[in-house]
Amino acid sequence: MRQAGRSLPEYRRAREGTAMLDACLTPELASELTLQPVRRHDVDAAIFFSDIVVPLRLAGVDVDIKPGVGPVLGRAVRTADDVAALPSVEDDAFSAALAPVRDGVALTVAALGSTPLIGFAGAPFTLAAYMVEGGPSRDHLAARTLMHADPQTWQALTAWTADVTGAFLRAQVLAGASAAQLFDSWAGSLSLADYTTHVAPASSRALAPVRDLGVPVVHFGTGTGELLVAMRDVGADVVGVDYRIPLDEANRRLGGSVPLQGNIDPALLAAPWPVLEAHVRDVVARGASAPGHVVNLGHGVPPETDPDVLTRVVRLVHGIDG
Ligand code: 1CP
Repeated sequence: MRQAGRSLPEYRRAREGTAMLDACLTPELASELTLQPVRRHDVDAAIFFSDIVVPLRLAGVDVDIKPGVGPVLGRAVRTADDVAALPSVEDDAFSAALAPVRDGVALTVAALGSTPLIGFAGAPFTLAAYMVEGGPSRDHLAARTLMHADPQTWQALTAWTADVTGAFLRAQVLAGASAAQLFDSWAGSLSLADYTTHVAPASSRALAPVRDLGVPVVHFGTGTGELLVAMRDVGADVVGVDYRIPLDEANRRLGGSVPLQGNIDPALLAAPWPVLEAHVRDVVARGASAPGHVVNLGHGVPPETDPDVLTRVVRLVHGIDG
């Protein structure tokens, strides 16, 4: 899960003096940072060390990741003219710019041996939300205003983010990633009607470039209890669930149609072990009602998490029968 590495002293050492996006675009370093949590915790799969805004930077958008804040744009994208001025991504230049991503994935896959690598990308809505807001926001008001105030501009923007992020995802799978995860982290701020009308078509478009590659697609968002079916229907093979609803309830809402991923509450990583252990056992038991279950956290690892607790959780899950 996002930022697993941040709780590791070896991560902080390796990253020292290197800006986040520079780390993502240095293949040897990105590969090392991907491998660290696998070595430590003996998890069953790795997630590529990168960020959802990496393809925006590679396309030529002025975006940076500010420590302690997240993605920040030099200039918000809000009008039809702003969208029309976005760099073209249909040319070979963008494909060539993805080279550090392909190289980082290839190095990582070679080093991982039989452990699979999950490639990932941000969904068009979550990316567009950062672009319209100019940075992180709680309610994504400006983005949600734009989709109604100027649906054509919104459609053009999310088509652009879909193409950028779809190419990023495809590059990772072609370089050897065994699964593709689409993060629509902030989709939970949308009504089902807005999701279906203004977001789902772009998410399908983002997944089209990996649909012919034969890898499973995981689709995750937070606060998406009302959107699970719609998120499956854009073309997901596995639906990721955050900690807000139990997995047996998510499975009921999905009619038992897809494997689930989730949903240990990150807050409980800091609780006394017996509390955390009971929670993990409950997550695994509820997940057993679904056609398949990928155990992970319901959102990112808090940076102050004790790495030994994560290792212990992995050992506990590996020891549970079934
Ligand atoms: O475990 C890993 O490190 C895997 C690599 C990874 C992934 C999968 C990173 C590294 N980012 C992501 C995805 C990502 N990035 C998402 C989707 C997943 C999720 O919801 O957790 C999102 C929303 C982002 C955007 C982002 N990047 C934020 C959130 C800001 C907000 O709006 O609240 C932040 C803090 C970042 C920076 C970032 N990305 C990754 C790391 C290790 C960091 C921290 C960098 C640092 O502090 O130096």
